[in-house]
Amino acid sequence: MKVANATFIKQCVTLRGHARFLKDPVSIIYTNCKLLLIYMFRLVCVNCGAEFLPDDIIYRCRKCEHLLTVKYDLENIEVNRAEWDRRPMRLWRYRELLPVSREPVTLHEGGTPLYHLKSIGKELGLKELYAKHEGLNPSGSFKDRGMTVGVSMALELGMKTVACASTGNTSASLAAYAAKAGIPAVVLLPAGKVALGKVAQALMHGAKVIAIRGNFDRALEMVYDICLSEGLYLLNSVNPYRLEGQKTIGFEVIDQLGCVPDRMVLPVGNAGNISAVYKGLCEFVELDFIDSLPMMTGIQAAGSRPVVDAIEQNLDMVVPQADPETVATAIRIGAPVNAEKVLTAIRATGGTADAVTDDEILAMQRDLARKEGIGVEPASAASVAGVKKLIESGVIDRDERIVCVVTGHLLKDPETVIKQCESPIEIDADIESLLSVLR
Ligand code: AN7
Repeated sequence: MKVANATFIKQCVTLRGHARFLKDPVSIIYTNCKLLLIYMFRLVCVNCGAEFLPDDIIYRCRKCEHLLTVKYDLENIEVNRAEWDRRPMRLWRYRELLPVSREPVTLHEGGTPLYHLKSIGKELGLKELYAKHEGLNPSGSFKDRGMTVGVSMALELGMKTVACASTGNTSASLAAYAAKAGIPAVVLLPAGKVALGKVAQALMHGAKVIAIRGNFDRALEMVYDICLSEGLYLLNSVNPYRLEGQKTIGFEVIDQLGCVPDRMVLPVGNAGNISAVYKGLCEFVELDFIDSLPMMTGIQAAGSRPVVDAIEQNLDMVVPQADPETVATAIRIGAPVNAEKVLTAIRATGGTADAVTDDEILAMQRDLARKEGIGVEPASAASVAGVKKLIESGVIDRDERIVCVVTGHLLKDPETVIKQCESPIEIDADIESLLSVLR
C-alpha cells in the first residue's frame, strides 16, 4: 500500500472532477495508481469523538450511541466567497460545504426571503427584527434543505428506499424529493395529529403513508428500528447529512444581512434545525468568514417544552416529556432527538430557550399575516412570539439585531387558520347585496 502525497492527491482530485480530499494523506489508499477513496469529511461522534467513514450507513456512534456530525477538512477545502456571490442565492451555492458529490436531487430549495418586520418590530421597539421565510421552499418548509442533501446522499450511498417519522413537514418534503429521485418513500405519522396540507402532500407525492396510533416520538422509535433491520435509509434529523442541508439557513442569513445578527430565534421540536444552523455558523467562524456567533435562541410550545426545562434548570440532558400537546403540531415532540446538540448550541452562544402558549402562537400567526403579509403555520409563529415574550421579560435588548426563522407556510395547516377567522360573507349574486355588505 502506498500513500499519496498532497500534490498527487490534488492531481487525482482534478482528474476525477472531485473537489474533495483529506488533509491527512495517510488515510488515502490507492492501488495501481487508481485512487479508491478521497474524502474531505468524516462522521464524528459529538460525545466521544470517534470517527467513521462517510459511506458508513450509521445514525449514531458505534462506540457510545451518541449523535454524529459531519466534520470537514476545512483547511483544505477551497471556498471562494466571491465565486459564491456570483452563484444564484440557492442552497447549492454552498456546495463546497455540503457532503454530496453526485448531481444533487434538487427542486430549487433555499434562497428564501429575509423580510424586515417593520410593523411588528416597531410595536416591540425593535428596529432590526427580521424573518427568514422558510415556508417559501418548494414543499413549503425548511425540511427541503435537509431533503435535497439527504435524498442525494441516499442515492450516493446506494440506498433504495427512504423513510422517516414526521409531525408532517418532514414527510411532505421527503415524499417530494423521493419522487424527484424516483425512489420509494415510507413515512410514519402520528394518527390524527398532522396538519391537513402536510398529509395531502405526502399522499400526493406518492409516499407510503402510515399513521400510527401513537405520538411522533413513538413513530420515530419505530421507523428507526425498521430502518436498521430492513435497510431503509432514515432521513429524520438524527441523520447527520440531512442537517448539513439545513445549516445553509445560517449561511444565507449572513449573506443576505451582510453581517452576523445578534440573535437567531428558531422554533424547536426535534432541535435539528437550530443545531444545524449553529453548526454551519461555527464553520463560517473557522473559515474566518465571520468572527462572532448569534445567540441561538430556541422557542417551544408551553405544552411541549423539554428543551426549555433543561435550559431553565441547567440540566446536562433533556428529560423527555411523555405527552406533549400543542396547536403547533409540527413541534409536538416530547423527546427531541438532537437534545445534546441543542444544549451546546444554546449554551455556547449565550442564547436561551423559552416557551410560548398556544394563544401567543396563534396571535403572532395572525399578526404576521395581517401586519406583515407573511403567512406561516403555527409552529413558525412561535419564534416571533418568543421574541415578543423575551422582549417583554427584559431578556432581549431592544438594540439587538434579530433574525427569526419562520419554518413553514400558512397553507400547511388550513384548518387551524379557518378556525381562527370569520367565515366569508355569503351574499346573493347582485350588486345591491354587495353594496349592502360593503357599507
Ligand atoms: C414548521 O416534520 O419534526 O427542531 O417531523 O415542521 O428541527 O425539529 C417538524 C419540525 C419547526 C421544528 N417548524 O424543527 C417533522 C418535524 C416547523 C416544523 C419544526 C418543525 P426541529
